[in-house]
Amino acid sequence: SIENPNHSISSPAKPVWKWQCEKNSCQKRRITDQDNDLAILSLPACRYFCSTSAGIWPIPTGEVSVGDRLIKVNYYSIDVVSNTSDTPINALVQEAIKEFKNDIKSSITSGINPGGLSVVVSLGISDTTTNRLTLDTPEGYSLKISDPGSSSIKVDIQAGTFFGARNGLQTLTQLIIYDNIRNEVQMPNSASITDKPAFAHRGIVLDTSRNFITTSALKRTIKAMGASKLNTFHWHLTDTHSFPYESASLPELHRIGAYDPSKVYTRQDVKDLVEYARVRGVKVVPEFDAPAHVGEGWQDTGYLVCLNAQPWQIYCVEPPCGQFDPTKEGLYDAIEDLYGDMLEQFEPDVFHMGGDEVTFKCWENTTSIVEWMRAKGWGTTDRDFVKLWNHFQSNALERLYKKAGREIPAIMWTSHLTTPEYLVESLPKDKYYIQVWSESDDDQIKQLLDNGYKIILSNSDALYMDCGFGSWVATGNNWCSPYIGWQKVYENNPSKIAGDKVHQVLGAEAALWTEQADSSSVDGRLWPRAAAMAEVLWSNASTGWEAAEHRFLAHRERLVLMGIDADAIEPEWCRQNEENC
Ligand code: CP6
Repeated sequence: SIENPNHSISSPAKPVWKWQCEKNSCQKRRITDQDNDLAILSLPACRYFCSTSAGIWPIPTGEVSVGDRLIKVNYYSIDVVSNTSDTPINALVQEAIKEFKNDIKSSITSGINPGGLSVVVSLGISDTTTNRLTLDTPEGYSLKISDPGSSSIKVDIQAGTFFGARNGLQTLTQLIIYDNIRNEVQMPNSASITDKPAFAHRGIVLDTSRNFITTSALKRTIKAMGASKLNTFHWHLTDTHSFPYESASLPELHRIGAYDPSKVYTRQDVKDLVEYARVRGVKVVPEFDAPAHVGEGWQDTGYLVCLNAQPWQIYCVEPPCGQFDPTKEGLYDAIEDLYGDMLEQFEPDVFHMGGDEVTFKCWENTTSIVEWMRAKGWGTTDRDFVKLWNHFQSNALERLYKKAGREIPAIMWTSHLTTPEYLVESLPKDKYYIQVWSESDDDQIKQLLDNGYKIILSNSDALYMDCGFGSWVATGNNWCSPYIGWQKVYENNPSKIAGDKVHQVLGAEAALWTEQADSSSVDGRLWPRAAAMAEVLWSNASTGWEAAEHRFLAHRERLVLMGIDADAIEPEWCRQNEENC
């Protein structure tokens, strides 16, 4: 025998930390056998009682009143009924209900004891046809839990659309808590909530070109978005580095341009993701960035110039360079095909045309382009290259309209074209929304607003979730600098930036460029910081982050329970000792 009697392994006595919640403070204290069990609350129950607005994230904008008791629910008897059977949105509603039940299930970390009241949730949706989210779709809801006495608990959710009802279900998910001391599910004995978002466009832009992001990582992102009531997944599908999108019309692009045959979003992948997102209240807006930020995939077309040009600093802002040659007529046919594929698959109400970081030196160093310009009687000043760019932009826009069958609003990044000198003639405000990526104090924001443009904020001083431009290419020694804390994200209120022109702000997007992130790190870069932005956009929160902190910590725990590898933001001690942090 190899047993050594002098070294028997004994497990140490397990401390039993339980929670006691007193009025408005949650403090951890050790429970002894003499303690009255009724006074002991689980951590989720403490959050329910001690956080503002019962811990709901993002904080509701209308009435919030919730009961002062949590009652035991029969987990096996939670039913959701709706008024949508035999309507066009019923399949969607059923999927959202499945997701609701799944989320409750994933909060159950140990067993379920028998007993408890059954729950019936009824969804009343007035518009039973809208299954596509647009900037005009009402997303509000009302939620009522009436005191059940000893019968079943009734929850009534009323909404104008499926998307509103889904938000109501999401709030309800947050009110249904798992008590890990008694091994039971609980919910408030009453509640009355009315809620709707302050801003219509609440998004994340994710780059899937610099590094491929797996579809499961994309689904996790979208799931966390739905849980935080973000509604727009702006998919920066392609860039210079790789072309992972399978275009039905132009299959050479991903065959040549993907990193690997497995690193392709097939047509089936895209279809699945668009549906997955819809169920979670998220629309997917594709971006085909052009005329810069193209490269891999286009090598054999003859439409590409400057790919890999050296020294790269002359020809682009980030290697490997690559830009379209706007003088090639065939280019516009290819772009039209690509737009057609994307519009058909994503059915977006707005389309992102990219348009950032064009480098004139690339075009200037291409003889055939300069000759083409000379033949038109143009010179080679900045103004002439803007003309060339406008030639590209107006042709591309015309092809977009042609494929959409209407004048679909286009989004463009801020660029040379959005400076006051060129803005109005290049990008008319009735055709374009402008997504701002400069810092929040940049003059461009004020100029765009003064000129009547509608904008989307991705100001890089607060909403860039990556590790900062330049860190990987320029200096080599400032990894993740600056890392923007959630507090700064939370205080990036559009009203602060746009003042009395805030009604021209459609919303905002947190941006994750992926030079230094891939499927393994995307969760941690985005979450929970993107959820801080979600609350600002939903509620127009203008208070400091301190008042939101406790709910934010609770929301981070929710994300983790859903399988999102959200970053930790504080020692656990702070969740347990709210008043001391
Ligand atoms: N890629 C693309 C990028 C950036 C942009 N567009 C970018 C620029 C500056 C910073 C971070 C990212 N990597 N296509 C600008 C919108 Cl600081």
